Amino acid sequence: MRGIAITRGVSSSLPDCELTHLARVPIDIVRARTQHASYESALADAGYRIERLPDSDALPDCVFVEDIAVVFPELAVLTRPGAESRRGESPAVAAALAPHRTICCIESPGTIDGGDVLVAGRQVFVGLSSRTNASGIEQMQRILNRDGYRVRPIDVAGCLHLKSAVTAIADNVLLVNPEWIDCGALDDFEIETIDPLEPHAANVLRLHDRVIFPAAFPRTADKLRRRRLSVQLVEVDELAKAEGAVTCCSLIVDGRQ
Ligand code: CIR
Repeated sequence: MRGIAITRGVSSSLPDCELTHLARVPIDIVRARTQHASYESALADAGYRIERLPDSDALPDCVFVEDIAVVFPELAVLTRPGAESRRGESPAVAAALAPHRTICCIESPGTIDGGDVLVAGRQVFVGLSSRTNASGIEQMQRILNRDGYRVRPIDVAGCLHLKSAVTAIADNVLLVNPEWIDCGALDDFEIETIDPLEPHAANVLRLHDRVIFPAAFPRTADKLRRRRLSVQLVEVDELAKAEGAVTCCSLIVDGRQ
């Protein structure tokens, strides 16, 4: 076993989710749940034990567990999500992480969504977004200082989270939508760009031997294959109507982030 993937079921109230950039459209809950189950199967195929937390009607966005915590080898940071409607998601995630990690908490007035946190070795890029503020980033730096991580704030505009615009596809390579992020801020890394016809394709879930990637973005998938990555496609378009992507539906404990 490579590690544990903490997931959470799709709430029947997902159609009432937070939305920032997309217009609200009907969401088919049965289809969303089927897609979520396939996503979990992809993680199980990659060797992860799935620990699925129960969903709640009172928490429309609870399937997007990534936003609630950031897991490091040394500790876990329990975020304080920027959207107030999402703060009730934290207790169940904290309880699931407690057996595995010491937990440090972001406190008011700080806010962070885990989707804004990109860990690349000892560098931790944190997006300053509509969800993550300067106090949250300062607290993150203080928490991570003793373990030698360098926290680097980075402006996010035009998309929900930092990881909507950039994720890692190798230790030294980032997949980027250059329309949404200033690549100059990523100077230590080689940059691969998404296909311009697929603006939402920069969000890749990188595991030890493969990447999990949305089937909706075949042009960018081809770019990843040309880099000799093993690409496991998943259909997540119903979850994408709630502005979710592939990193946001799990917290990987052990194994690669
Ligand atoms: C939200 O707006 O908070 C949710 N509807 C979507 C969160 C997606 N999270 C992520 O990509 N990390």
